[in-house]
Amino acid sequence: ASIPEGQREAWKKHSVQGFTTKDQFEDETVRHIETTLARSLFNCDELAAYSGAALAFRDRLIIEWNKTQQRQTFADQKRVYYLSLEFLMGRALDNAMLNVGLKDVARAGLKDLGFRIEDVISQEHDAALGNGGLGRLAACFLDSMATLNYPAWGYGLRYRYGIFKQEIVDGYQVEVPDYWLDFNPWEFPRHDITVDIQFYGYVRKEKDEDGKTVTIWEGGEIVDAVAYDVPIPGYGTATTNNLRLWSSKASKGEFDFQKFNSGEYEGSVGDQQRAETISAVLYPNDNLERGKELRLKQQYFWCAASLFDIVRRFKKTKKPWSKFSDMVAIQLNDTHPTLAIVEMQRILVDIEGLDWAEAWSIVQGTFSYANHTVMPEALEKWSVPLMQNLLPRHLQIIYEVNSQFLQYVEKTFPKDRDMLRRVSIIEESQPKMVRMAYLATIGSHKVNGVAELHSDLIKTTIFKDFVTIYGPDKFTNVTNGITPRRWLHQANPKLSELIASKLGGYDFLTDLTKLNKLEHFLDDADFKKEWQEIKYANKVRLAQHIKDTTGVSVNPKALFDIQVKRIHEYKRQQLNILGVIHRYLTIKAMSPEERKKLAPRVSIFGGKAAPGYWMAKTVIHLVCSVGEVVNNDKDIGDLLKVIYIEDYNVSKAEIITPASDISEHISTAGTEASGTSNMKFVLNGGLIIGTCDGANIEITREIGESNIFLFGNLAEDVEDLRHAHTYGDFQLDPDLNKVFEAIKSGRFGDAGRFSALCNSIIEHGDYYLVSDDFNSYVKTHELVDEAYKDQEAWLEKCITSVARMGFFSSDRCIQEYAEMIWNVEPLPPKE
Ligand code: F58
Repeated sequence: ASIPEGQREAWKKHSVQGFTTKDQFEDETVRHIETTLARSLFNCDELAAYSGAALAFRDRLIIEWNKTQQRQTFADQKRVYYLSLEFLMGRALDNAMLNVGLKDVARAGLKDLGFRIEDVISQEHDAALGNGGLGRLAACFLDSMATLNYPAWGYGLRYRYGIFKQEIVDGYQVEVPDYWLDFNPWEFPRHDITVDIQFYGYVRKEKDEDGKTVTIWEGGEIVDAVAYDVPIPGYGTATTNNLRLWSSKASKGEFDFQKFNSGEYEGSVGDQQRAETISAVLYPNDNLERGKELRLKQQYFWCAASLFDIVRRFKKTKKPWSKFSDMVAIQLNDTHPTLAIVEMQRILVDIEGLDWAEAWSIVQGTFSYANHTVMPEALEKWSVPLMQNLLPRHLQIIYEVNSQFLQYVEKTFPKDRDMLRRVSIIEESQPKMVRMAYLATIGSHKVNGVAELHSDLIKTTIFKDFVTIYGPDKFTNVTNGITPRRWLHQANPKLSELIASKLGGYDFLTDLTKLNKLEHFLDDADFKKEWQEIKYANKVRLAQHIKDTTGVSVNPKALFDIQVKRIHEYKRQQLNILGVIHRYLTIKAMSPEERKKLAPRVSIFGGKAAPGYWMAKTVIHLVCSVGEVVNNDKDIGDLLKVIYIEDYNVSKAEIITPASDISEHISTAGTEASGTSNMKFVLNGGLIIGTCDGANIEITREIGESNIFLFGNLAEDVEDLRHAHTYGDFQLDPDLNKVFEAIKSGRFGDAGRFSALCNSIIEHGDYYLVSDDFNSYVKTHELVDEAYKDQEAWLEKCITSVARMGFFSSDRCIQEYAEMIWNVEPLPPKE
């Protein structure tokens, strides 16, 4: 529906221009406060100021969004679609201000209107549509794709409730629902973009006019998917990409007006609510798949809506299907969107009438799959009966894909009969299960891991047979990265400014390798002093946050030792807190002279436990209980404090990350696929203590072994160590034993509450090898203490490390995906 030529001049004359000056920003902000929000200068609190400023920036973003979408539509070039069930975006206003380069304008404007920009920014509710690393990676990728001008869309679900809010009550985690949509200026509902999504029903075959057999899936129920668009501004570019989130709604066709009119009002509203349940809540498990029907419904709902949208857009180009994978790349963020592969095959064969083989080669050319874990409990499997009921046609397609694949394998490897059982998409269990990682691998042209060690491991474990079948080239590595815009410039503005002052501008934010020039300033005393003052100020800010939220005073001069991430046994927060208890016992036994030599420490923990993960919740409780005792022990004073920061999320990470002296990335070797907070801490001038796992290994390679505290067993030894535990060939570490004795004596409260946690290590095989790594961990912390005493040398390590972190920008990562996997080119704005 475009405007006729004759009227376009009028349009152009009235076309909205975004603000650029302080005055214009104030005009827009006040206009929104007075009209959109119906408030006045007699009734304007910080929340209203935030709302007005956000709406002013939103207007600006949408103008560029419109131009970008126009440009991408006319460009006739390949686009990429990033399918992720999670986007952990955090706050948008600060990011929008910085990316469009108008934060100073906004600061001055808000000051005129009577507000401090920090207070206004902190009014915003985090968009927390993700669990942890995987969801945040998707958000960093959106930032990089826009910044690098790639024509790229994200597709996800618009959950009404994001990850729960965590409260710590009497030392226990309590979950509170995160209703975040009360006021969300960053989304644009597109009620005109609605897709019918079908579930259940049955499949039949019939002959069409030409006598060709066609498959029809009918019956069942229909739910509507409504699009909500979120603009994604690039940094320092006009490119503004789109994140499209789908929301579920009862279908107009389906909504039971019969019932409604015949007075069964409640019944009909019930149907409506059932439909809305699909996009209601984000599943709060990280690294655990539980096979719930509603989760499968979410996956199909989102995949089908996204595929419909992508196909519709392609069809507008009028190109033949054979050109599809030249125009479209679809990236699967883990296996959660694997049904998109099946849906695409269904569209091509059942609806568009392509023959099977041609369709399948288009599908394989289009999709690529990133794996984020090798842990068996996190690998997705869906029960065949469940899928048969919910998606009968898709199950048929999966069986057909499997059958053709197995025929090929049988022909190619006739001697290995067992291989068929091993690689089959269908696991012959009771009930049978669909192995989604295998389906994703077979349906994609590339599969990647997210750090070198991890990419090597997947080739020798879960995908070993597939490497034999397809050859090694199908499998590749793209080491994760983080966006320096949010994780340096936004979270640590003073450090960013100092760096810019030395490097002659902010170019490093779009070419992070430029940081290496910082090594030239290692002898610059003023620079180093400023650096140290910034770190100190960041610690003061975190200390204030700790005081405000927990009531505990911590000394900002102490060594801040931080572990913030989801609570999981494999990430080994238990190793950390057991080490803290060991430290406490050691200090208690020290003479006053010895104590004088010790650097005071603050051990800071944060992170959410999945609501049903009892062991993780016990770890939280142990940390809090130890904190209770240690923080109130007058004899210890500042020498040790133990803090649990409630409700760790993206906006808290922005305060916490710049404030570390050391942070902990201590997973059992071979379990953490990559980790990304390790990169954030180092980029902010903190050192890390870590195992030889995930991206820690590559961080070490980049920054140098002398700038990181590595400890513990290697991935290649884990299997043997576990074997030794199982066969009783193992002795509990004696220092760790003392720690357990202290816990058992009731020193940190009722010992019974911690017995399962202790016994998982003492009696039940110590699967995560806490005891095996304990001594090495404690010794390495002693090295940290020693190193921290030489502040000058410590500072040099920090600056050198930052200088060498260029590799870990998500820009590098997106460029690798674009060149090696997607084969897409950037589309920079004109001018
Ligand atoms: C994480 N996975 C990895 N999964 O654990 C981490 O090492 C890696 O750095 C990161 O991905 C990015 O590649 C992760 O966060 C989840 O949270 C899933 C949520 C849905 C259920 C299964 C786990």
